[in-house]
Parts: sequence; structure tokens; C-alpha cells
Amino acid sequence: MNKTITALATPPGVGGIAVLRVSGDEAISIADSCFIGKIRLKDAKSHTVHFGNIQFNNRIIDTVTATIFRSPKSYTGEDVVEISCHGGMVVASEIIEVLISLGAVQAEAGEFTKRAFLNGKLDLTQVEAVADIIHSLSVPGCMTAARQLAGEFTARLKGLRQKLLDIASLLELELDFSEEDIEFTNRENIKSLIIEAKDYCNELADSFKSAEILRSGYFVAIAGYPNSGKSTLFNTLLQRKRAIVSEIPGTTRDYLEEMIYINGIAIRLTDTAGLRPTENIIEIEGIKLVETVLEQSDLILIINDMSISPDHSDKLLNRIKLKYPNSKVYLLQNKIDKIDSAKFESIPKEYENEIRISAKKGNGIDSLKTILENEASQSIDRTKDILVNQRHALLLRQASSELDNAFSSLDSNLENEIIAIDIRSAAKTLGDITGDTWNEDVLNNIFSRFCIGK
Ligand SMILES: Nc1nc2c(ncn2[C@@H]2O[C@H](COP(=O)(O)OP(=O)(O)OP(=O)(O)O)[C@@H](O)[C@H]2O)c(=O)[nH]1
Ligand SMILES: [Mg+2]
Repeated sequence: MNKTITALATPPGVGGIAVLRVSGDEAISIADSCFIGKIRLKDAKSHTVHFGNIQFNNRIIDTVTATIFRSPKSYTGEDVVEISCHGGMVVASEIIEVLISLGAVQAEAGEFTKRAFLNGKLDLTQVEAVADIIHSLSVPGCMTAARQLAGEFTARLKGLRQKLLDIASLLELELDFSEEDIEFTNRENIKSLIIEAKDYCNELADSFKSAEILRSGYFVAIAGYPNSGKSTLFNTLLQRKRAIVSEIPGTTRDYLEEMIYINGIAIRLTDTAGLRPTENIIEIEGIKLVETVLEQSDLILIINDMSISPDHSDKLLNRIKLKYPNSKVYLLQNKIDKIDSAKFESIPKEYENEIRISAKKGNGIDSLKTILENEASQSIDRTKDILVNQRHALLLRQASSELDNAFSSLDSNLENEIIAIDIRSAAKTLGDITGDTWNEDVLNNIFSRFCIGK
């Protein structure tokens, strides 16, 4: 018998109400031992709400409502009682203590959802969608995760998997009739189905990067020589004084990261240390960190002090473009307020992704924001309505290479048996994504992202 677990489901702290959950074979009897209402909870029908007191050792702890969900129609698939009590730091934890003294145990992080998975209420991609919804930073990210929770990803994978299994069966059936030289399957059809399946796996795996943007925000780094105005721009975009600004070169040492939202799109903005040769050990460390930040960036803003010269940062710009070919790079010509406008307008733009701004006075900041929004939206548009994560991407690539093998076997007229084995292993790999087969390591990894009470 599974232990009955309990935990606070809402964040701890001051609030109108708090909700705690009890799940397991004894959930209803344990809650019944401390709940005094009009009827006993053991007689309550599933999906009904009951008003009453939580009382223990002749002391009323709180007035609550208790919602009953009977197995299997509950989140976990087990008997579940959800108790809504008054919010705050004290009441909910007292009720949890009472429930524990009556035989429940404190739930581990993600244990409710883990039980839902083990009881077949959710598959692995849905479990991951629950974590994505909880941690979601942007509206589009949350909506995509919600679709995944509703089972869209699962349905598509299952469809694909079934198609592959059907082909494998036909190939094996043909084998049984090999004496009679009957061909059940048209080789060309199978080939095109395999290619279709493979393309689909690759497309989904490719959308991992954009799913990451939905999950964690579009990663924009500000880099440049010291004193070019990086921290000033960071503060202007944040609309508050977050980073220290000074006329002394080498002010920023550690990098600073903050989230900004442009029309609901989450952008992770990072200010970095100015890049220059230096002997200062702390500054050297800061400069090393810049490279790790740039490596992870979707877009890099190279800031140049245009009042020194428009091509002052060209060497840096070219180095960054070469070193990070997967990131978009923009050149921001800063401090235009220091230059006579007639003069700088006559200077032609040397680089197509060039914007002229004054980080200090705010000129050009609106166009910069529009550019960031457009670039982020374009990257997000590449998601296939599914939040592919690293685990999925790895398995999808594996399935794709197994399909590759099947295709070559087919092409070289190998035995049906061999082709069928490759196709079946691709189907199995797709099954691993939804969790048809799993192991403790995979589960532990997934549930480590959860909080207690979920
Ligand atoms: N006139 C003018 N001054 C600016 C502008 N942007 C930054 N500055 C000034 O340039 C100096 C350096 O600005 P910071 O934002 O600290 O430059 P940084 O690139 O972060 O410098 P480090 O952290 O040292 O690498 C400060 O005195 C700012 O006030 C601008 O658009 N116009
Ligand atoms: Mg700075």
C-alpha cells in the first residue's frame, strides 16, 4: 500500500487562502479524523466540497472547505482531499502537522505529479508540461505548455509511432509469406513514410532552441569596449538604475542579468564587463565570464562609442561575429547626442544591423526595443506548438538516426527482418519520450524541477 502523502500546494506566506493536499488510500479517513462538518467525509461523494472545522485534541484550528476526489478520478489517481484553509504562515502548517500525526507523511517535491504519472493519469511529456506551466515566464510559453498538458504532443507522437509499428508489422508479415513471394508493402511507399517520419523528428528536435526561448526568455547580451555605455543602456532598457555607471573604464566586473518584457515577450538581458587587455585579475575574471555569456546568447548587442569613431569597435565586432555564428549580432552606435546630428547623419551605415542610439538620452531606444521584440518573436515562431526540451530533443535525434538506418537497409534491399528491427527501435525511442518505458534516473531528473506540493 502506498503511503498517504500531504503537502501545502500553494506558495507559503501571507495570502487569502492556502490549499493543502492529501493523497493516498487513507487520505479520506485521515482527513475525516480531524474534520468536523455536516457529514463524515467517508460518506461524501467524489467531487464535492464540504464546509467544516479542522479540530484536533479538542481545539479548533481553522474553518475550512474540504474537496473530495475519489480514486481514480483525481489528479494523482488516488483518493485525494484538498483542504482550503485561511492563508498565512501558521494555519496551514498546523493542519499539516495534524495530518502527519494522524498517519500522513510529508510529500516529496513533485510526488503528487509522480503518482499521477505512475497511475497513468499523465504521461512524461504532460508531467514536463506541468513543470513548464509552473515555471513559465511568458504568456506564449504558458499557452504552449498548456496545449502540451492537454496531450497534443503525446497524440502526435503516438500517431507517428503507430504508423511505424504498422510498417514494421507489414514487413514481418511479408516475411511469413516469403515462400509465396507476396509483397504486402510497396517499398517506395515505405521509403517516403520513413523520410516523412524522420523529417518530422528532426523538425521537432530543431525547435528545441525556440522552446528554450519560450521557457527561459530570449537571451540578449550587451558587450563592447569599456566605457562604451553598456551599463547605461542596461539601465535605460530596465527603466531603473540597476548597474553602476561611471566615466571610469572597467566599472562593470561581474555580469548582471535581468528580465525585461516587451509586449509580453520575456527577454533575459545581460550587461557585461568591458572587453580590453588588462592586468587586473578581477577584470580578467570578468572578461572570461563575458565569453560564457556570449556563448549562450541568442542576440548580441555590440556597443560602440560613436563619438570616438564609428569604426572604433570594428575589430571586436568582426571577432564576435566569427566566434558566435549562431547568434544574431547588432552594432549599436552609442552617444549620438555627443555628435552634431548633421554630421552623424551624413556618415553612412557600414553594417546592415546597425542602430544609432543615445543610451543616456534615450534616442533610438524605441526602435531598439522593436528590433528585440521582432527578433525574439521570429525565434519563437519556430516552435512547433510544442515545448521540446533537451530530453525530447536527444530522443528525437536518436529516432531520426534509427530511421536513417532503416532507410539505408531498405535501400540496400536487406532482409525485411533487419529493416523491421530498425523501424521498431525508432518506434520504441519515440515511446521513451512519452514514458512508455522509463527508469528511475529519468524520473528523478524530471521531478527534481518540481516543488513540494505539486
Ligand atoms: N553623452 C553620453 N554619454 C554616455 C552615453 N552612454 C553612456 N555614457 C557615459 O559614458 C560613461 C560610461 O558609461 P557606462 O554605462 O558605465 O559604460 P560601460 O560600457 O558600462 O563601461 P564599463 O562597465 O566600464 O565597461 C558614463 O560616464 C556614461 O554617462 C550616451 O548615450 N551619451
Ligand atoms: Mg558597465
